[in-house]
Amino acid sequence: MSPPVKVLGHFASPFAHRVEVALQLKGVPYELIQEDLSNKSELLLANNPVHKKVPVLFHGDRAICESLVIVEYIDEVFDGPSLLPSDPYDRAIARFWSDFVDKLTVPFWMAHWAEGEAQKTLVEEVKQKLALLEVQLKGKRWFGGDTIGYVDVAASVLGPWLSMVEEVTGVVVLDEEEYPALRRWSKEYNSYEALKQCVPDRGQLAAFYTERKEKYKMIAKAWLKQ
Ligand SMILES: N[C@@H](CCC(=O)N[C@@H](CS)C(=O)NCC(=O)O)C(=O)O
Repeated sequence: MSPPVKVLGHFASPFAHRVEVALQLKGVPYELIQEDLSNKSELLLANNPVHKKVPVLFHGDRAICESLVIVEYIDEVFDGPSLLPSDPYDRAIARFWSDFVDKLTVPFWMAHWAEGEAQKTLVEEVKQKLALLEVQLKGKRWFGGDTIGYVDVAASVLGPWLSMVEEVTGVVVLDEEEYPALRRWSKEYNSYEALKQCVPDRGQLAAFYTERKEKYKMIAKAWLKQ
């Protein structure tokens, strides 16, 4: 029998969500522990001393950090449908696009919270990258074809977080006309039966970010200065 699986996460984190999605798709039972990111627990600090971020996966007494590393671990260790393709070339391509979408996640998110001229430049940069992602998805249901897989899991921020952040900030980066495939993907992801248990409640997400609107604008400002 497999040791117990626990996820240290946060309901508003698209990175922690990736881990839950992987576990749900594999059919692995797990316990979700909600971290208080404004007052980090000993459990988080002791098990992710390098980044001090969620998610952390516990498999028995072993801890693993970094969402995409965790997703690959889950894919290798547990039975159930494979998230990464079996062919080495296809696997390399899936890793390439997962890395691409992972590196786009924070700029995409910040593009909604940034303001002024800096925002315009950031939106343009992000849009060019989204256009490359749109081409990847065109004509396919999921990034890997007919079955949901690794790149879809990596693209979590374009799922439940997309229309929510648009509503809260009033900014639309990924508009329907320019990116119809990505918009369609987002809707399908949000209503996908197999993910029902872990897709966060939209109202709760919106309330969380609305309450912290000014904080996220400040975070975006600081991030742009880096
Ligand atoms: N690259 C990390 C990113 C994780 C991350 O940024 N987590 C955020 C929540 S969305 C966090 O824990 N932030 C706490 C902090 O920055 O202090 C991953 O993929 O796991």
